[in-house]
Amino acid sequence: MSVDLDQQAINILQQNDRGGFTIPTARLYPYQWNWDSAFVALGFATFDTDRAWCELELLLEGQWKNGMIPHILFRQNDPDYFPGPSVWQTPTTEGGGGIMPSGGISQPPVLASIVRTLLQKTGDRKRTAQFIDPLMRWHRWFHECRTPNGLDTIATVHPWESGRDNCPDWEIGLSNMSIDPDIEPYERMDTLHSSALQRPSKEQYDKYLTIIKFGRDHGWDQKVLTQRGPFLVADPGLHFILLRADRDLLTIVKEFGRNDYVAEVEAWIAKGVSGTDFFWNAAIRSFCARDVRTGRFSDGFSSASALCFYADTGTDEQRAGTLDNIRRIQSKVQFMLPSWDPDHPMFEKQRYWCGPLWPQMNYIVSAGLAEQGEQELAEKIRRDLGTVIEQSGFFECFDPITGDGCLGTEFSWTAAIWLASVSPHHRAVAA
Ligand code: 2M8
Repeated sequence: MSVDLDQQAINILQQNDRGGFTIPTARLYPYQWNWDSAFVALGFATFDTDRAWCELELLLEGQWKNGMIPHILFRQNDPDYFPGPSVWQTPTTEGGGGIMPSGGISQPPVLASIVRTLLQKTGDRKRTAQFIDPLMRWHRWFHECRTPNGLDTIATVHPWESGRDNCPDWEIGLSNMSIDPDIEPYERMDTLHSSALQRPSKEQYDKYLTIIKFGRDHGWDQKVLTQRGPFLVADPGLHFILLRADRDLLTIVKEFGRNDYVAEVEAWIAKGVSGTDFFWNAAIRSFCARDVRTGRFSDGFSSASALCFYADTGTDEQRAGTLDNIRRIQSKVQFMLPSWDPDHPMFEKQRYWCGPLWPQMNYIVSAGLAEQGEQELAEKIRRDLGTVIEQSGFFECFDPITGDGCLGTEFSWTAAIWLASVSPHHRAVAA
């Protein structure tokens, strides 16, 4: 059974290969996405290490002059996706952008952690070395351009930058925003390729486009977008992922004798550790998203709340509260870990980031729990992912109550995580 699934997963990665980079799934997401590619490399690494490195190298091609690696690279125009390059209108290199059209925001920076994993797996120092400067520039961009004045942690300017697009977490920011009456009329493509009931609402899309219009109107000046943009929310997911990635980057730069970078990365890590408290919502004993301008907390436990273990941060009480919440949620669902709290009124088991469990998130949540000695929970999350894939196939995400697959099919990161961590035959590539 699982041998067939291994082969199916390999076939999916090969079918979604567009010549050195991989699309997440045909039609719904026809471009190269940032964190998708990073996870995909872990899958390729189980059967073709050269191709794994290549995936990451092509991601670097999209890096902007200011260091940002964008969330989507538009290598060609594909009418299957909205909003495409003509909506984003990002600058070229001369204007501070990248060599190709792209999104004007970034995505969770898992790349450094995955480069470290590939280094461990392949021992390829030459290919690792070429990532050091670009990774430094990208992390510096997060720390400088996404740290709002007066705050000691990064924040995000668009729900898409968090990778958890329509998670109820973002309501604290979106509810303060008004829709720009001048956004152009548009036709959504996502709801043609998948069920509208599982995708974000029209109002949410209007607000996503309002933020894009602001970025475009300000020439994609990233500091202006952070300081004055319509949305500014600190996300525990981005915070914990960047902190973990900073730690992995520190290991890499030390291993390569790049002493010129050590103090800078250590300062980022110290900032990340002290910034962790900003996310602690004592009322529900969870790390939560927080609107930077109002200080208001989101009030539900998301899968990102559980990433404090992956980042190795938080006090004993914070970790204990997080574990209590995970166990409470475990008693409510069949398959762990849902992306949003099943006890929260906005939980929807099949709507995108409002409930379904996500392979790539649960992979890093489980890795963090295992590293911090919570083997039982880590294994439960890993095993449940295997069960839903065996039951339903390689979907984008899964209903945590029934295990049914949701949204995109033959999905690259699901295939990759299966190969790298869930399949009984490919446990070799660790987090
Ligand atoms: C989803 O996001 C894109 C926008 O970036 C979309 O809905 O159009 C998210 O799940 C995101 O995390 C993911 O990287 C992307 C491609 O799989 O799809």
